[in-house]
Amino acid sequence: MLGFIKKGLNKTLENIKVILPQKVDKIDKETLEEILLESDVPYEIVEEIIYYLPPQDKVKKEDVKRVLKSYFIYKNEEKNLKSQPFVELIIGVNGAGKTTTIAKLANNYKKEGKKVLLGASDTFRAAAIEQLKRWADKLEIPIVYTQQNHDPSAVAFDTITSAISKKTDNVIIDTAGRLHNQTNLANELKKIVRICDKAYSGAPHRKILILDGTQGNSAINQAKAFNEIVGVDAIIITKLDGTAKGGSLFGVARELKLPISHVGVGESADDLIEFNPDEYIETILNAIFINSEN
Ligand SMILES: Nc1nc2c(ncn2[C@@H]2O[C@H](COP(=O)(O)OP(=O)(O)O)[C@@H](O)[C@H]2O)c(=O)[nH]1
Ligand SMILES: [Mg+2]
Repeated sequence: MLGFIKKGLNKTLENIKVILPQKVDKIDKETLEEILLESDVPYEIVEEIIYYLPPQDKVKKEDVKRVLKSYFIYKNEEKNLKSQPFVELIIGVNGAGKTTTIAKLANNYKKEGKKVLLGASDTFRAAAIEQLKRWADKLEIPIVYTQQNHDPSAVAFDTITSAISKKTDNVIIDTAGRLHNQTNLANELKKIVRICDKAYSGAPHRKILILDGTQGNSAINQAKAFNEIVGVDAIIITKLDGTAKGGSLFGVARELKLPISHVGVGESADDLIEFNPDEYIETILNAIFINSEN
């Protein structure tokens, strides 16, 4: 399993190697600080990590691991997991990776033997509908869609009512990341949430915010804005494979106080992995310290 997250952290690990060509037994705090900053761990968090380490100049892997682990305390909520259908609403800015991540999630559910239905509620762009349809065809998963500019809430409603009648396990609804202006987008997202609940009380059961990992920490403010609009339940960070900013997950988890449920590590339907903080931290530390398994 470490291999898979390693694929996502490849560029981050290469970057660490530039700063620290030889792995060490103990690391001096100054070099550790540099590694963390270069990996896009926010400055305040780097300072805090250093503060919580033992007072010696050089520190062991176990000491660093203990401090790093304390940043991922937010867990995915287990509530409503038994709802049938279980409805997930996918939100985030244009290009963050929403549509691709929907395909990946759907693919995972299908592999688990679940019945999945997609809803193409990004009706703002015709290409967005087409893109989700192509994925649905490829994965052989049904989809509800309309024409461009039709009411996205109506698509969400139809998707959920259809899922109820077909006894579908998982509904995943796409949304637009950009409209004519921010107020429109906020109102539209709120309306979609209201209408989901009308179609099936309690839905959407999980609102997942998709963040582009290549943006690193700069995605945090954007994430806070979405959280204020509809309330986010979990985060998925995409394109981890395309960035050396693999350390930004510390800032995201800490600033948003939300769980990171998955990370995207490529463009294919299989390139989504459940985020496991221990594996993530272990993989980073294995690039720094010798005497490790990998
Ligand atoms: N390398 C890489 N590319 C990704 C990943 N997730 C999405 N992409 C690419 O990012 C681009 C935008 O994705 P898309 O799903 O259309 O974003 P949306 O506008 O939020 O729906 C596409 O070219 C995707 O193939 C990922 O995890 N890794
Ligand atoms: Mg899209």
